[in-house]
Amino acid sequence: MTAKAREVEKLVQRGLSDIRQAQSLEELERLRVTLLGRKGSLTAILRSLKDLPAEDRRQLGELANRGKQSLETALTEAGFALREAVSRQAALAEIDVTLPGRRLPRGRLHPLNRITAEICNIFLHLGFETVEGPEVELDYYNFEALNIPPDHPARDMQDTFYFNDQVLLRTHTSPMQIRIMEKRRPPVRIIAPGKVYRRDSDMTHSPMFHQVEGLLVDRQVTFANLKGVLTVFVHELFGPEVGLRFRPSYFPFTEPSAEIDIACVICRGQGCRVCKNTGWLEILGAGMVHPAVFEAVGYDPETYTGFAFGLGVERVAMLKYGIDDIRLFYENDLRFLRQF
Ligand code: 2U9
Repeated sequence: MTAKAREVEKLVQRGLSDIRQAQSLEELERLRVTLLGRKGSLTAILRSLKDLPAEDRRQLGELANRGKQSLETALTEAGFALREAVSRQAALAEIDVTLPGRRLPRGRLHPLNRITAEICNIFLHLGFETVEGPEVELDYYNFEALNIPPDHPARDMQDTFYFNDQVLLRTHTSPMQIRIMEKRRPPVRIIAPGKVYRRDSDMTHSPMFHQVEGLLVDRQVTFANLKGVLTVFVHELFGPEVGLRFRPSYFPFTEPSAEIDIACVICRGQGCRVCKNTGWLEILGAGMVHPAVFEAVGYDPETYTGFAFGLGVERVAMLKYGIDDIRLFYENDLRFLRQF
């Protein structure tokens, strides 16, 4: 190997080593200029080839070109590696690991679900079991088995959402009590909460709303038991001081039937806009289960008696929290929901 060839070899080796040790993109650029730039050391050698004899020129030319190529490759690779390191450092610099963590927003129960749970819990302590069932129901369970006659106004297309002759959206959770009685023998103590549907819509009515109904069946159950259980319930829900009264009423599925009022929670019985100056607010419907309902599920009405009751969850929530528009419950405006 000629002295010139050794000089090229050394230059390339040195160059490769310098490139691999370069610490910055600026340093790399300086190396590229010193080695391969117009006035660079390897460029000078390539230029001087023309003065050499043909054989030396070929050998040395080949050597210098290969060296140039490896230097260019090394420069490109080192450039990539350095740029990657720079952006990794920048990304790390943007994360301030000393900052406190962001608080995760904490969810809570919707006011309607809270009241439903509160009601079910009161009855749980009175020995009732919570049961749930289908919202799409058969006419049989929603009306027929509940002694609601074919010409009853509730069966009207104007009041009930029908899919066809037989299938509808339940208008109360009572079909669930029929389903349970079909499957079990007394004693039965159940609470049926859930969504129900009626064709009705204004400030205080929604086409979908929530109900809680209850049923107790055993031997020798009387109206006194109904009064006792529902009095305890109302006092648990609205406070032990609240006044209440039982008024006679009518439902096809209970006989006798009653409606239960509490002393107005707004004016405490003095008379105001909410209680329409009566001093009373209706909160529950109830009654002794009609013998025809027991016949439908195969219970002997001579052996068994029972009481049933129902309430609208939205109505209770509106009275308890003083809300005048039912639609607020369904808009999911967090400013509204966070208040409970
Ligand atoms: C069976 C037998 C009887 C449930 C009852 C009421 C009275 C009642 C209303 C309250 C407000 C409906 O949500 S509301 O519009 N409910 O007045 N519900 S007795 O009677 C039953 C249920 C099931 C097998």
